[in-house]
Amino acid sequence: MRHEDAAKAAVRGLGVETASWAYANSGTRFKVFPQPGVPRDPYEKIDDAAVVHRLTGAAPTVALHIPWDEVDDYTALAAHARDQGVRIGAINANVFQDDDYKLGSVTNPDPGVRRKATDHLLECIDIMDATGSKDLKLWFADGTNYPGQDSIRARQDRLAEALAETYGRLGADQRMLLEYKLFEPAFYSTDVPDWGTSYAHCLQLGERAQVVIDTGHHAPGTNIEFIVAFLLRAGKLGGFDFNSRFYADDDLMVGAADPFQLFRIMHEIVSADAHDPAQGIAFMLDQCHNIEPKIPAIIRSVLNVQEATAKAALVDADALAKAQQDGDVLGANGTLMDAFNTDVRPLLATMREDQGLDPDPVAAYERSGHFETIRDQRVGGEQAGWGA
Ligand code: PSV
Ligand code: MN
Ligand code: MN
Repeated sequence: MRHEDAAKAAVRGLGVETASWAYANSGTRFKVFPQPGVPRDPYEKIDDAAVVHRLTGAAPTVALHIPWDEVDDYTALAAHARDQGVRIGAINANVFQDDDYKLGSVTNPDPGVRRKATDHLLECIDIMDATGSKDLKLWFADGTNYPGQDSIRARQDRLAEALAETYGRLGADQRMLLEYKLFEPAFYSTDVPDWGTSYAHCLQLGERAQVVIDTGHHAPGTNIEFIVAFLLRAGKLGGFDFNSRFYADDDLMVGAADPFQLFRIMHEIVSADAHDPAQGIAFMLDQCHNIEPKIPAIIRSVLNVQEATAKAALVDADALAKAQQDGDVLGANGTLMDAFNTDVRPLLATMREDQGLDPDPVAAYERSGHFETIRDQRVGGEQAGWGA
């Protein structure tokens, strides 16, 4: 296969999951700037996700966050998604927005609070059963602010206990994806601060527990592609929360701050054939569009992932392997850079035309009149619940 054809094939197979909360109003802790036309309920968030999928052909699933997306009937919500041409993706649990969780959720010293938190995780699995979702996504805000505040070791024991109970409730075809985050909201110690901690818990739990890499959750300068390579090799990479950051958990559009980093990550993925949907890696966007229009920003983000994937698939793997084997440092690096420096936009435009899509999905959205419709129809849209 020609390199260009291989690149098109790699991109065509890749599904990018969008997040329900990215369609709703969001902001920083200083201010939420409401936008016209945002969804008023989970059904309308799914409608927006379906618009992104229709225009890109590449966003077939939408993740939910519970209780932000609480509805009476999850089977009906999943049916609505299907009618719109998308499916429900990961169910994200929320054990961080209740007064009870001031000192932690599943690691809280109070067994009553731990019970409440674990019950929520189990409820999320019920929602997976009702919606057909395969992934339970866990992120814990748990940690401490002051040395001595609690026992770091005891908190790990409590975490392990809650994870084991939750894991035991998963169906045979369901996974638990455990996210890590260096800091925030806890500032002294975080109970799942890094991939090693997440990996160790997942290893203990079993095959269907895997690590999620949120690209915004590391110390500056962290080599994220190393983490990708390590976890892939160990069969423990469950998926990504893609976004980009300049400083901390900025939740900006993926590939905006550092397209080269996104390329390096996708090179690890593509060189291990892990972009193949059969490998089960979830490529999700976990972003907030606080000042830019949301739907076009999400479309742009999907395209950014596609561009990085196409560039990664353009790497001349034979030349790279030979240079590596020969100890040709400059040659190996040059092979990688040749691919990164290729403008893949024309190639992706023809790929979209072949798929019967508009070659420029952002422009197609602007022309579609969709924004004007939702602006007029939806009054009093929702706040995501995050960053307010
Ligand atoms: C935490 O910062 C996080 O990345 C987790 O994935 C949450 O579920 C998500 O943000 C909410 O936006
Ligand atoms: Mn995340
Ligand atoms: Mn985050």
